Amino acid sequence: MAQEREKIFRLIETADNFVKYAAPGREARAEARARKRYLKAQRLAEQSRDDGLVEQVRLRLADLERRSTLAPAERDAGSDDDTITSEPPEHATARMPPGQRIVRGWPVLHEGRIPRFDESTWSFSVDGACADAFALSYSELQDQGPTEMTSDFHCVTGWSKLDNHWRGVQTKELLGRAIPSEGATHVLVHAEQGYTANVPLDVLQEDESMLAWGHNGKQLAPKHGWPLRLVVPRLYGWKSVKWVRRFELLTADQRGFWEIRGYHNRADPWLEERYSYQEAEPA
Ligand SMILES: Nc1nc2c(c(=O)[nH]1)N[C@H]1C(S)=C(S)[C@@H](COP(=O)(O)O)O[C@H]1N2
Ligand SMILES: [Mo]
Repeated sequence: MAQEREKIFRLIETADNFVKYAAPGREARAEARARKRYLKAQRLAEQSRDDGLVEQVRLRLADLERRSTLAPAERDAGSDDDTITSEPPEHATARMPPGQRIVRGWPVLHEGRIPRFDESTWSFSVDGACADAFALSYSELQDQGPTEMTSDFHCVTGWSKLDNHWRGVQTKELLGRAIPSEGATHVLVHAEQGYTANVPLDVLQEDESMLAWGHNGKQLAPKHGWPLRLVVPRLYGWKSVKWVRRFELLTADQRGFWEIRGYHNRADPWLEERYSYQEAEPA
């Protein structure tokens, strides 16, 4: 049973990757290949009466439908130069989590389109389980920084990008200002267009967790999350939400976009917490 789930999810993952890494101009073809595999996964999941997987596939087929209505220029995912190279530089091998490879360049991965930024209506808010909910304009937010921090980035699809020099504000500063309630345990991070990811509060209170607007000495590119992206080096990359607008403090955990679609709720790359079917296994 567990093995069957794993097999089916692998099929889903292969299809996910066709979509994520479609070559420019070949998106439609990649989506057709993905759809075929999703449909096969759907059949298998139905046969094994696995309602969780059936739902995960249903969500993806709906994602694919929505995606096919975007003009190619609006998607702008895929990447400039995302060749996965072989080995990390010798000094960095200890910094590579299991099953990861160094990437050259910087892949661009997201659902939906790159949002337009309108500073006059934009705000970042912290609310939910806290004593002092607040909202900041973009300039007020930038007045909180800048802090600079270098960290590594690990994507669940297998690439890692080391030595990112981020410029922004530490999330512990912003959370501290909101004064989390005693029972607050998690943050649901909300982005433009409904993308979300859940992150344990204690992870966002670590020094390395930041909201960033600069990368390696330059303004962060819109495709990488400008005007504001979360950086959580401790967890797989899908938790590093681009185009962040809101931190919602929670007193109980709540799964985000990819966590609902079969990726691991916790997502520690050092433990290879990639998929939700691993969650049932004893620690
Ligand atoms: N808003 C938003 N943030 C997102 C995503 C997304 O689809 N939407 N994708 C995530 C995933 S899966 C990864 S690996 C990283 C990729 O960041 P990059 O495109 O800057 O490399 O962004 C994460 N943040
Ligand atoms: Mo990712």
